[in-house]
Amino acid sequence: QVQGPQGVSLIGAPTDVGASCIGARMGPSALRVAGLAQAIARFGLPVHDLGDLHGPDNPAQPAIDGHRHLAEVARWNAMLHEATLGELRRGRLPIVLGGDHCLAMGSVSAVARHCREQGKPLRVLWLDAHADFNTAALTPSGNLHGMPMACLCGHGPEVLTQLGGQVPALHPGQIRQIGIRSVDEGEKRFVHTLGIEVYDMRFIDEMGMRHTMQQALEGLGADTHLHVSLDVDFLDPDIAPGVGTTVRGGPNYREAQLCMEMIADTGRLGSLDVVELNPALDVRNQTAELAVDLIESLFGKSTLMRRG
Ligand code: 4U7
Ligand code: MN
Ligand code: MN
Ligand code: MN
Repeated sequence: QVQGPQGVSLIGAPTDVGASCIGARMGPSALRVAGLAQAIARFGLPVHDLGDLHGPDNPAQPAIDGHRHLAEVARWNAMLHEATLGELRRGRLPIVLGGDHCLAMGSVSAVARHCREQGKPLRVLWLDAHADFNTAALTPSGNLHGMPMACLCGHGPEVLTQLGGQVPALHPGQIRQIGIRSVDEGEKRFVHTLGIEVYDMRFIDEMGMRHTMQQALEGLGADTHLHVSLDVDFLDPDIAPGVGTTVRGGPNYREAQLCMEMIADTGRLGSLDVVELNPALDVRNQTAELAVDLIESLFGKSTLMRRG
């Protein structure tokens, strides 16, 4: 019998040091205002809101050697790594409230380290409009929120690839990318070379979300830890305007719900990032409210309805 999480921990990481569009630093507040803790508590899980981490300000500097704000990104992620690992070791399910997507370097490296220590298989579902596989040599922007996947796979500066001790933190075979529709030229070749399993929007259009998720979730073991990294720009901008890097043609409301519901059905969710929410660009907090709505499904809202 697999032991489920003892509770859920919310870890706020209010920063946008990895992005060029500022505002994601307000993401944790917007998710709290939208009632995230209360929504999860309704499932009977104890929710521990650890509050926000405190890290360096966004210095708004240009890129140096292909990286913007490398020192600040490293600092935030070192802190987040420790915080995430601590909660996993207490048997809790950490939810990282971002913040921009560079934060996945800290959270996912902690999850990978924990799984390694526990001898558990890990699968990472990367829900995003972007592949986030840029490197200093490939990036058109220098923004580190476009590089977390590459760093986690061992391609990046040591201060980021070594966050969890072992390099690489992740192997390509552990990753499934879903909803992808904007990948830079060099990045595209790199994703292909690494052999990443990508379910892009063309695939979802042709095969449907049900088949997509069946494939992405295939082969999970009884004790596999599922990490979901939800970049809110995964969603179609018509329903989720509150992000800095919108790309047309994402999953609609029902496709996104089905995606979450099918993850919930596995019963394997072990950790979650909710990143790239930018309240400065949102309309009446609707994107934060949608994120909370989707997270309810991720925790099994509709499954309960079907049973009832
Ligand atoms: B996100 C971009 F060039 N690829 O590297 C880059 F298009 O975390 C965007 O997925 C990255 O939101 C987007 O700057 C990062 C760009
Ligand atoms: Mn994105
Ligand atoms: Mn992203
Ligand atoms: Mn973004």
